[in-house]
Amino acid sequence: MLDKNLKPFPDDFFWGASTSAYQVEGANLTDGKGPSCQDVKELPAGTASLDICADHYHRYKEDIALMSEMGFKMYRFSIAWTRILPNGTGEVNQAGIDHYNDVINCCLEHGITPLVTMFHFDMPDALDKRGSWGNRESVDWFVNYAKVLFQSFGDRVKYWLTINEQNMLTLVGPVIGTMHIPEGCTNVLKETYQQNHHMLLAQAKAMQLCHQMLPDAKIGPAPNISLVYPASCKPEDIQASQEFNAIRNWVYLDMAVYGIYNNLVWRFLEEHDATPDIVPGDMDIMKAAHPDFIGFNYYSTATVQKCPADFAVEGEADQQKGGAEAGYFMNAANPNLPKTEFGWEIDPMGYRNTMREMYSRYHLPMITTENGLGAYDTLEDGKVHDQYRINYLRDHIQQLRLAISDGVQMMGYLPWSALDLVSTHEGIRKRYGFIYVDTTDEQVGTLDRYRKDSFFWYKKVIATNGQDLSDLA
Ligand code: BGP
Repeated sequence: MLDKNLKPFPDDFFWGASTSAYQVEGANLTDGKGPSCQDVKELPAGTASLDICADHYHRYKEDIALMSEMGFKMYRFSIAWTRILPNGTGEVNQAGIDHYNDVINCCLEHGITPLVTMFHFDMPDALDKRGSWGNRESVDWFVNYAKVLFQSFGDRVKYWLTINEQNMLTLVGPVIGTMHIPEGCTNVLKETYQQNHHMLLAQAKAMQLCHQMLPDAKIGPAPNISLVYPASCKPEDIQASQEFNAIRNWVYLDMAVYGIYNNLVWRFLEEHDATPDIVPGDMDIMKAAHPDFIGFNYYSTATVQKCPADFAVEGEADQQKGGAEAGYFMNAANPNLPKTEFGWEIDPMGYRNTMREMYSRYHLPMITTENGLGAYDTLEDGKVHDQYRINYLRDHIQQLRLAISDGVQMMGYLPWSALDLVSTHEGIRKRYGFIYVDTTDEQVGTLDRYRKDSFFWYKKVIATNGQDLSDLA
């Protein structure tokens, strides 16, 4: 396709970046906060504890001032459920409400629109002990929490995300320590999709409640969407990619947007005796609820091929990438893509492909809620020369502009992460931020903030509304 009619970014485009509470805040048991599942699980390599992270809990003013200096229009952060309700239900912790009031007000004072994620991998430990999402009461727990959020912050927060990466929770939850499979469970797949069903229901009810309580607000889901390529043009590989696309991506959005279970996923679950138990009325609730937009995290694409029916799966398969499902699909290497230092494939054109496909399926405004390059950064004389990150972001922003020119309605771009924080799998050594935070895996350091080269570059990008993507002089 020719690019002679390249469209500009919309005037009200939300440039900014993202973080999540348990990865950035620290102060994990401060001011009445209760423990979450993240506080009791095994931490990423080298991470001593979550009580410091980037110390954003205490330094949010400095951090938001730096975001403002970069020109941010939007800041996506998550609220820790256990700061608001230390036990997940029951008494509200006023200190937690006060803290997020301060963060929200600070954003607004800088002219930055807050985008609040309600749940980002941090189930209250007290609720984990009661079965987490496996307990059907989790729907009410979440809706009760949502009500407190809407009541407390809804006068100022106009954009909400429900559950971060519900698809990753379902596909690899136990690996990231956020999906609780009860001991002795005999059908893990069924249990997993039962939990998924409860999350979908909780999300649908929270979206409805938001629309009732806050008619001016907008709310949407935030799955991780990676288009799945077939490894070849063999019809069986195309079929394998359709199946993994449905399982990895579309089942979440089909449900959030249309309130229907994807037929390919349903058949897959039937074949494994793993369809979730659905209570009469559940599907009506899902159908009645509608997101106003779709938030999605994009890091890479996946590639799969047909998996022989007699294939024996050994060890832990990479389920995000397709894993191996005998008779269905298995992960295949994509020889066309380079990789990051941490082995993640880099596919900027796949970002455009993903947006085009999503928009043609759902026709809703969309916002990228994560994208970015995790790398080992080095601080030298107060500087971080992260040209590799600039290259990565530029390649993706170019594709974003092409997608907008394709007619995809994009509201904003919020890469991961505004500042360095603790990676889900790799501790602080895997850095994503525009702002360098002086700390080590062992959490030794001054915690001083430094502007990386990408900070100055992104500032220029925002100042020109995405027109100038050239290198720094
Ligand atoms: C997403 C999560 C984020 C973040 C990011 C980078 O899946 O929503 O919380 O962690 O991935 O992943 P990692 O930290 O493993 O590099």
